Order: sequence, then structure tokens, then C-alpha cells
Amino acid sequence: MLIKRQRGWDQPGRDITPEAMFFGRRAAMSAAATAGAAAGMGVFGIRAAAAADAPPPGVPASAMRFNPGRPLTAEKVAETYNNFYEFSTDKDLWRMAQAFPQRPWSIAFDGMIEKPFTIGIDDLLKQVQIEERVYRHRCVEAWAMTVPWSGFPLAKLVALAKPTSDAKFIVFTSDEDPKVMPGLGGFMPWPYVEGLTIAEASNELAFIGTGLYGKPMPPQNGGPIRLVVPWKYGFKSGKSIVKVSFTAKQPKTFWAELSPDEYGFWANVNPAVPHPRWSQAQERLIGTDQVVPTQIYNGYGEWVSSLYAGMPQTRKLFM
Ligand SMILES: Nc1nc2c(c(=O)[nH]1)N[C@H]1C(S)=C(S)[C@@H](COP(=O)(O)O)O[C@H]1N2
Ligand SMILES: [Mo]
Repeated sequence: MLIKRQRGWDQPGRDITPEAMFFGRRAAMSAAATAGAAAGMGVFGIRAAAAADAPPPGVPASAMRFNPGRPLTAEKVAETYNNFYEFSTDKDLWRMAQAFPQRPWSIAFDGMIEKPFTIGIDDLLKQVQIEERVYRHRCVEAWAMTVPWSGFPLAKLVALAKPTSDAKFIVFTSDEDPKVMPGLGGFMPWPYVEGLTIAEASNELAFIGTGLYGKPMPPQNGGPIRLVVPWKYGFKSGKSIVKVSFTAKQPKTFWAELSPDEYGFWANVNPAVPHPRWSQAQERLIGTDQVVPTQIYNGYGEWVSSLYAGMPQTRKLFM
């Protein structure tokens, strides 16, 4: 069974590095060993599994530590099928987004912090250590991709901001640039604002993305700096952030303002809680025709479910 599993990065003839061999999927490897032994393949079974669980070419083994368990989405697909309503509600807005200036870029920090400040993106990048993480990314529209982000833990950004003890929420505002964004205006409550509790923002999975596939974040994916919150629907991950605020009160967020019965503040992925207009039980992997079951917290429950342990487990947590 394990042998037949398809992995996008399972390239025949690719060297198996010691790093890949020891990257920690012992359970999968021993299961494969058992399967291999049962099928009379001995050591061959172990080799096949090690190759299948190896990181994709160019991606460090450490990026795989949150078990993506799926092949990477093709880079071209992830960078040409986007949601970025400031440009357009069409998925092929990437061409338009090439005109979006990514420098100079600065981010203002305000609200309940020791001292408000503004920092240029390149100065911010000097203060953090960039790492790569392969995460599943699940849109509320029931499509999903799996991509290697680069960036740094959101907890690090919180630490740099120095919120006061009264701050309970962190709020991200996206850029609004009418010169290049034809989708602004109309009835939508611009700018795009999203938020998390500080407890969520401090979870080790919450991430600030500054790159994709080992390159700077393309503008259509939210360059030069965006949020990545893999256990929530994608709309929580604001793109092209220009302001980070700290508040005591839960913020009014873009989608919750627009359609509160469909898109809530929490938006944790849950296959058992349908969107009012469609099921969330399954998701389509973009770039393939594959449809796979959706997992609670997008499969990241082991890291994040404790955040919600004391809360009523109602629909509201998952919409
Ligand atoms: N500013 C802004 N951020 C946004 C959006 C948007 O329209 N504007 N769309 C969201 C939605 S619905 C999703 S699924 C993801 C899509 O990210 P991707 O295009 O990199 O896959 O970005 C989110 N962040
Ligand atoms: Mo989305």
C-alpha cells in the first residue's frame, strides 16, 4: 500500500541523501519495512518508502517537519491560480499583479504595543532568520495546494512588536493601491483586514511568508509579506501586509463584514461543518483532478487543537 502511494517528489533515480533517510518518518519507514517483508522485498521496501518521504528537490528536509503528506503543487499552478480580490475576483489575476511594486515597502506597527513604529521590509528581514516550511493550504472554496513557503514564525513578529499585556488580538491590514489594483472600490469593505488571537499568533505553525518555492513571494501570492495560517481557511491569511495592530477587542474582519453567515472570525478548517452553499468534506488539489478528504484543522490538530480546548465547539469555530 505504501509502495503504491504517489508522491510528486518521488523521482526515480534521485539520490537518497542521509538527511532524507533520517528525516524522522520512522513510522512510515517501519510500516514499509513490514509491507516489504510481507511481499518478500526486504530492504527494497525500506528504500522505496525513504524516497517517497524525501523532500522535493531544492526543499530542505527541515521544511517537511509538519508532515505535508501530499505532493507539492506545481509551482506554476500555485503562482497562476490565486485569490487576491484587490486585483480581481478571477483566479488568473497574476498578470495584473506583476505591476504591483514590492519596494519600497514598509509595515506600520500600532495599537497596544510598547511603542508604535514603522519598519522597512528589508530592515525587518535582517532581524529574523528565514526558514522554509511545506504546508497544506486550504481555501474555503474547497480547493487546496501544498507549497514550500519561506519566512519566519509569526511569534517572532509578535515579539518584535512588544504588545502590552492587555492586547488580545493581532490585526493585519493589506495594502490598498488603486494605481495597480482595479478590484478596489465597489461594495467591499476595503482594506482587507484579518486577525488572530495573540494565542493563535504565538502558535508555532503561524507563519509570516516572505517567499515561495525558494524565491521572494510573488506579488500575486501576497508579496512581499503575507500571513500563512495553515489550519484555517485561506482567507484568514492576509496578503501584502502594510499594518499590524494589537487590540483588546476582536477586530471586524473583511470577510466577516461582507458575509457573516458564511465567513466567520475563527474559520478553522472542519470537514463536518459545511459552508452554507457547499460541503467542506472534500477538497480539490489544484493542478490535478484529485479530490481528497478534508481533515479537521486541515490536518494540523496535533499542533493547534489545544488553542480551542476551553471554547464551545460550535459551528462558529469552523466557519
Ligand atoms: N489582501 C488579500 N489577502 C488575501 C485574499 C485577498 O483577496 N486579498 N484572499 C485570501 C484567500 S480567499 C486565499 S485562499 C488566499 C490565497 O492565497 P494564494 O493565492 O497565495 O493561494 O489568500 C487570502 N488572502
Ligand atoms: Mo480562499
